[in-house]
Amino acid sequence: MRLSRYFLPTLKENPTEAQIVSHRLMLRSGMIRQSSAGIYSWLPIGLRVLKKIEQIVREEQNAMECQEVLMPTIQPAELWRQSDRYDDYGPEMLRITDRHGREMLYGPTNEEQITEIFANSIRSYRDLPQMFYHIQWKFRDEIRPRFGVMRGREFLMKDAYSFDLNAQSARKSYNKFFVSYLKTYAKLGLTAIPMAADTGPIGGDMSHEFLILADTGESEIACHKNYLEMDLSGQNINYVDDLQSEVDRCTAEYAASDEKRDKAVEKDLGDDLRIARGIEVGHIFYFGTKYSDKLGATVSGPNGEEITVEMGSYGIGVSRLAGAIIEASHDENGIIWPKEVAPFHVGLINLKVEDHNCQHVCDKTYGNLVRAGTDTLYDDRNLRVGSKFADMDLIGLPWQLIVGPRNLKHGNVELKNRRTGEIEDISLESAMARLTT
Ligand code: 5CA
Repeated sequence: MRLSRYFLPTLKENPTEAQIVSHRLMLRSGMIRQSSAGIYSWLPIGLRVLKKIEQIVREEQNAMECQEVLMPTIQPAELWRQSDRYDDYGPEMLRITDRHGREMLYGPTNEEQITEIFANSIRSYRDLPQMFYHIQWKFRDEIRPRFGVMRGREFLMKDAYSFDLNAQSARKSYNKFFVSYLKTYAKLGLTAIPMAADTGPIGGDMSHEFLILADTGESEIACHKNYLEMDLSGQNINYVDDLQSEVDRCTAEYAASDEKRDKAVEKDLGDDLRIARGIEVGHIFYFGTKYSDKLGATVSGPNGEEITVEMGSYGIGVSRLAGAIIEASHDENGIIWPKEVAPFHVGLINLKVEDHNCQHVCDKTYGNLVRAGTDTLYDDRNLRVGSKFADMDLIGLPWQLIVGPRNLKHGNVELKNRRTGEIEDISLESAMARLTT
């Protein structure tokens, strides 16, 4: 993409409304714009990041053989009356009336909807277990939307649901999601600590939240110091392995977010205790028959008996992750994207647009990068060098390929690593070899 043709409305000044660094940088780098409180438009460079996060989440769900569906954003109130959650949910639920006077709502989550789909189509124990997910916009009329996409009113969530014949099998499904979450965060370049959690309005008796550590996190967490060194990447685990031992290993020490903190345990831990702030990037629940009972999700068992299915639900905050990654990875000049989610791999900077040779080499290099399938943002704008560097640092692409007349005399360019800040003066050929492998 040529920057001269790209919609990248960067801001030099820090927007006053933004209190935390990710919100500031998302606005400044032209990723998002606010529409109303807690509701945002995603601009081209922001949407590229959101789609990459979404895709990494999707691939790991597919890898664990969870099936993708897409349920609507608007749901009938009737469905939520059956589960008794229509009144329970309170003012956080956005209620809508259609032209026929039918009560509808903008879904804050989809337990009822997926249970209805299941109940209408799956009849036999032979068809269990089943796991479904979708990646869809949610609406929660949060009392205090804040920190940009971190606590929005409209936000993108991956929510998944499992259906099993009995508690033992449901536990296996739960463990699969647990491990898939570890793998997903690792692929996003993050380490998330699993913590025993409250179940809130989702209900159920077993639940874990996944939190990444960041000073600006909303939750004050307490954990055993071992969590700061433990391997939480799930990388050596296969979905066919015994996942219980991996879940046990990752939950062996004490770790608790806000509501579940236990002062007595923390006192006993003494010097081994660490207090930190965290961002909740995922939450998984096992709630048994809470919804299947009320919505009639049963199957016939081996002897024809009717069995109410055991369920769990599993959420990842996809849009929140865009902010969370920035909280974990930035410096005073801007964002530092992990390569897995970077909007482009390389920023090609032409230092002197009026220089004929420079222009020629840059155009050709751009063509070669594109042909090699390397996502490139080409700064071909006739601007002050300082602003070009500032913009490129701000948007945080992993590599900057800097082409100027002085180095070009010796056939050289500069290759800058955004994370380390290291700049190498190398031949164009070696730079290309590095960027196109
Ligand atoms: N039905 C369950 C699991 S599918 C559920 O809704 N869980 S949740 O309420 O914990 O949300 C799942 C994830 O969505 C959270 O861990 C968080 O990362 C994200 N999330 C929740 N509320 C918001 C919000 N207001 N803004 C951005 N992300 C949010």
